[in-house]
Amino acid sequence: PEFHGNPNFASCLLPDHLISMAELDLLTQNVVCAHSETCQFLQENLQVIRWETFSQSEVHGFQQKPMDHMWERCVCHITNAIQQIVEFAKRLNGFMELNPNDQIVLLKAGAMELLLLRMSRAFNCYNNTIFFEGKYAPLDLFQSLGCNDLISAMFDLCHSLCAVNLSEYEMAFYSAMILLDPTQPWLQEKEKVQSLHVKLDVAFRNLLRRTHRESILGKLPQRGRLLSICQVHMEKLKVFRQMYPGMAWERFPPLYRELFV
Ligand code: CLR
Repeated sequence: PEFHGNPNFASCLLPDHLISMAELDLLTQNVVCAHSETCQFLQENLQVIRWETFSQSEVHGFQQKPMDHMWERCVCHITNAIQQIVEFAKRLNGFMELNPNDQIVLLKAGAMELLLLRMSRAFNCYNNTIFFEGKYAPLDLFQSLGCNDLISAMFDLCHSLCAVNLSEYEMAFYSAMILLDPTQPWLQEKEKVQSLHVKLDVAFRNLLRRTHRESILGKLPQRGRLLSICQVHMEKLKVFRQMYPGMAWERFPPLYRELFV
């Protein structure tokens, strides 16, 4: 009873380090702030326009656009979203202290996966539409891109994620843990990433315990499913580059080109 409420005694014993409750709280605050400051669209704002969908003739208008034009437009939006994901990474405690090589390794591997997670926030699973240029768009609006299979895999993933109904806290932790993945090959200081990952894991589990949400861990989509979508994205990009050698690729933003060469 003497020790009750003393954060130093309420710490969790781990192989190499002790994490106090105070440290867990700070970490939670950090991860959640990093997410909310970089998530572009607040959940409550998206909620307000959730039912504003493009009309049939607007959809038709998008479908008439040339393939390279639609690609350029989508790639531009994706790049802006990834810029925010880079910003998210930079705000996570410890990320900027990794060496620059490892920062790039993690972002190259994780940026698209994080975008897929964020996509589920902007998805209306009741009518299968996704937020795009101010309104909600159905799958066939993107027809002229020539990758319906990819986009429908993305929509399916959104469905699975929506079913879990992640809170912004959970989304923040899940994103941070996917990004700080110590198993990425080519990391030079694996142990540093490992130690950040362990702390996140403890903090995430602690949050889930307190909110009685441990059951979501079994419901989150398999990592392989995210990876396979990223793979297909790369393949589609390759096909597109072959169709429009030179010029279209050069008009893509440098950040996108750097991450997806
Ligand atoms: C995801 C959540 C981000 C903001 C954001 C920006 C760009 C959007 C993306 C969201 C969702 C998916 C999206 C994308 C632009 C194009 C893409 C609508 C809302 C569609 C699915 C087309 C993908 C085509 C390629 C992979 C070629 O905070």
